[in-house]
Amino acid sequence: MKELTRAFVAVFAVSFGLMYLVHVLNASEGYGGDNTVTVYNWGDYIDEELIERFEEETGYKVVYETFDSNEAMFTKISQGGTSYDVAVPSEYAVARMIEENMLIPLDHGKLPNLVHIDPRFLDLSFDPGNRYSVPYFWGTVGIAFNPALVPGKTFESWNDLWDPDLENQILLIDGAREVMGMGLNSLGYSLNSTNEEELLAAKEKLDLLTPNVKAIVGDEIKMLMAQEEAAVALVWSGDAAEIMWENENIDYVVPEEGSNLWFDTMVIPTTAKNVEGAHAFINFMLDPEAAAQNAEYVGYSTPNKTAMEILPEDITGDERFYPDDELVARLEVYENLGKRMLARYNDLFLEFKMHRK
Ligand code: SPD
Repeated sequence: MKELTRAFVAVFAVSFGLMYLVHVLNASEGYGGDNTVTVYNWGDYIDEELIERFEEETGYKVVYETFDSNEAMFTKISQGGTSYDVAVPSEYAVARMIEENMLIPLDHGKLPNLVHIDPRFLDLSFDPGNRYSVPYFWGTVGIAFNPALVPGKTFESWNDLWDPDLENQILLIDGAREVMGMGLNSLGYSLNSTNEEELLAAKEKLDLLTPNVKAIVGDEIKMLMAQEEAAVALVWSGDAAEIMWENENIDYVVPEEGSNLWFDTMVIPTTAKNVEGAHAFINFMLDPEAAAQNAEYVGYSTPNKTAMEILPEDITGDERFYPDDELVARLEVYENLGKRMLARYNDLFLEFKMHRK
């Protein structure tokens, strides 16, 4: 009997020890400790020195992960495997996440730095009253081009990209809404079209662009353009600013037919385990000094009006990246088209990518 008791005690001790070890390992790797804030952001979208400063100032430890599309972010969060405390979706993804009860209402009392956001970026239709989201960066979609590699060419219209002289010269950002939106806009249709005939026409038009498309890529689009591996690229404005920082030959234009105006935001998913820490992180990123440093580092446009006063005039005065109201009026914000229609955009984009192979 004594032996049985001893064996029982030993099994209990080993199990308890293993449970403790798993707990310690989980805590040290982050994902949900009281002391950690798990942030899920786009790649190349923060000055990491700010993360260190946040950790020093607050005592929180940040676990940082990246994604490369709203669709990837949405899938990962809805699968629920990781307890993200803060995520950075774009507007149409915010609307979808609200619809699917994936976000926690923000406590504005814990976000005093919200006063620094330009009112033009508050209370937008995808999240009235900013109940669930606050602005992070904003921008446009357009064409970055290197005039030295395509002398005499201009890119006033999306249709200029279909020029046969541009064979194997164009890079496309790997985004279903961006590429389908370009196809739709080039035909004079809305980039929020839900008309099947228009969507099919856009996809057929994109197939005709195939000979000119060198590659469909993610964040490496900046390096490829800066190193003159391609002459032209469909890019987000902030990436164009970064490319132009590296290579001053390059220019950026928003075509005359119109394009996309987008807003990336900070939200707290319902998976969050550290809601207090999530608010602290968001408020830290809304601080004007932090927002200005972040904007200067990543190259994207800040919605923080106090940060804009800190930034150099050659950044905030550049109308390619801080466009005036006249240009903004020509742009469309992506709408949440609903699960079925967003899947249709993704399928058509995938078919276009397969058509290239
Ligand atoms: N490398 C960071 C890219 C972030 C771009 N967000 C744009 C969202 C467009 N819907």
